[in-house]
Amino acid sequence: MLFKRFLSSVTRTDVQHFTKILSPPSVLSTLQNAPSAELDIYNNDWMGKYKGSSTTVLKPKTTQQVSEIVKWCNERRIGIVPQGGNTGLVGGSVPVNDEVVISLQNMNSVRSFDPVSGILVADAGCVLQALTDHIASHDHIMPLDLGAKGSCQIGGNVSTNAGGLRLLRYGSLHGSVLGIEAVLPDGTILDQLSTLRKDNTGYDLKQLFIGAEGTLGIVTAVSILTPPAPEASNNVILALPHFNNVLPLYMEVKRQLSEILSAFEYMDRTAYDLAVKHGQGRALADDEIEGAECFVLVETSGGKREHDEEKLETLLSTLLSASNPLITTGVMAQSPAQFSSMWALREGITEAVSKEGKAYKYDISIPLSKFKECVDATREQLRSKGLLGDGDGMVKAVIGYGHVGDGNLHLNVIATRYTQEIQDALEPFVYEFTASHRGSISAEHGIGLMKTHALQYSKSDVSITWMKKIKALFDPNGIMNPGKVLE
Ligand code: FAD
Ligand code: 2HG
Ligand code: ZN
Repeated sequence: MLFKRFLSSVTRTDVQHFTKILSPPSVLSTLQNAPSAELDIYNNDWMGKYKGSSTTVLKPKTTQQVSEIVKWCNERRIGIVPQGGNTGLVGGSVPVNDEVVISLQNMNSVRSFDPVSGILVADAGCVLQALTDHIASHDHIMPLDLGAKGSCQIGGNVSTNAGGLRLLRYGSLHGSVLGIEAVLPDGTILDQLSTLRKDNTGYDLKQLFIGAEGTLGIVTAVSILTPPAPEASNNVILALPHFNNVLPLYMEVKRQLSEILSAFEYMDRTAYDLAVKHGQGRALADDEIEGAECFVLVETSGGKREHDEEKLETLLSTLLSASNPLITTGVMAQSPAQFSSMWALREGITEAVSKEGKAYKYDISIPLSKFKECVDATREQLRSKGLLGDGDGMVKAVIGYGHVGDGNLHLNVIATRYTQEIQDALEPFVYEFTASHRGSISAEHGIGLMKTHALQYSKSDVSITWMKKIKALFDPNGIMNPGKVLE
């Protein structure tokens, strides 16, 4: 890697210095005789696709400690990888070479919660599920939810500008994050931990850190607006005979459910079958899925259970009694357990994919009408190269699912192993398809290491030049998550 030339490796002297800043258990280093296997979880990404060779993992407990470590690394020109829950899907959270890993896992305290405003201030290393549980006792929910909630951290969520399953209702983190505290690449602490809803005092620096993927600094705390928990939530899985029905269905569902609609999630039949095969959530009965080409999960969240249920039931009966029905079946959750289980089916697809094989993940924004065309065209492309079928080094399945309400398709290509041949068949094919529809090559997972070479498909030269200028301004020595986002 190019940046290797100007960055230094961690030495024993550096490790000795780190042990002066942190207590010994918070320094994990092969230079201090830690077995390298102990560093594996920090060096390998969630997909098992990207692997670094860091010798040293640091686990600070305070912002001051982060600042002192970063200052030292900057002076010594040591590359740093900020790491949250390491659930990222673009290779951004693990080292490319031997950068030091700064894990936020020991910075996991809630700093404050105001039940009147719903504003939560938390350390960056708080796990999303732990925050969800914390504010549940105050009848609030986090404005984001994702399948990785048991491991991902709020600092990682903010740094990736994570989308997830609630974006349709509560919008992006660019709206709900009110403030951040971050350590800049020279060790300076930037305190923008505002709890104000309105603050119009010039450039909004925190926005730069939302989605910066650790390239501009380390987020150490987050202030976030959380909504009150809805009084009633329900969901229904709808089976559709054709993909062409998804858009008319979305329009009809929006029209009928209006303010109580909180999610509209799509999965094609192959994605559904895979989730069921790997035991994710509640499978529908055989007669319920007969003839279904794809499925939609609709969630409602509202203020009055009877009112919401009546709306959902009316929706179902009008859909099913239409002369040319858009759906073949609708299965409504009848209990909290069924509600969770229906969500598990959708949320569990990523897990199911990882059980099935090695995934090439594309996470694109394209017009809704192009979702199926994209999956079909990718399948055809692989078929034309002779790569779809049984056998080692072959593609086992191509699936499409995602957040219809956000125009976000997850295209996953699952193979027996990662090969250059498959990679070459997929890229630039998928990116060209995306660009030809004026889409985005990353709707929510970010750029990481995986897509640096493809940034130009979604950003103009002028934009990339200014991104590079911003990076150079914050991080002139290029120590912060080197090789990620920008080449
Ligand atoms: P990591 O993976 O540790 O890091 C991700 C990036 O952020 C890296 O570049 C890292 O350097 C940087 N980073 C982490 N913490 C900090 C910090 N404190 N300061 C500065 N930089 C930092 N993503 C979605 O958007 N929507 C989904 O619905 C979704 N579902 C998922 C489901 C599963 C099962 C899995 C495995 C992943 C899913 N993801 C999803 C991707 C991933 O969970 C998110 O990107 C998540 O926000 C990453 O959080 P993390 O704490 O694991 O960060
Ligand atoms: C989802 O929506 C996540 O389930 C993960 O963003 C998507 O694994 C993926 O490709
Ligand atoms: Zn997603």
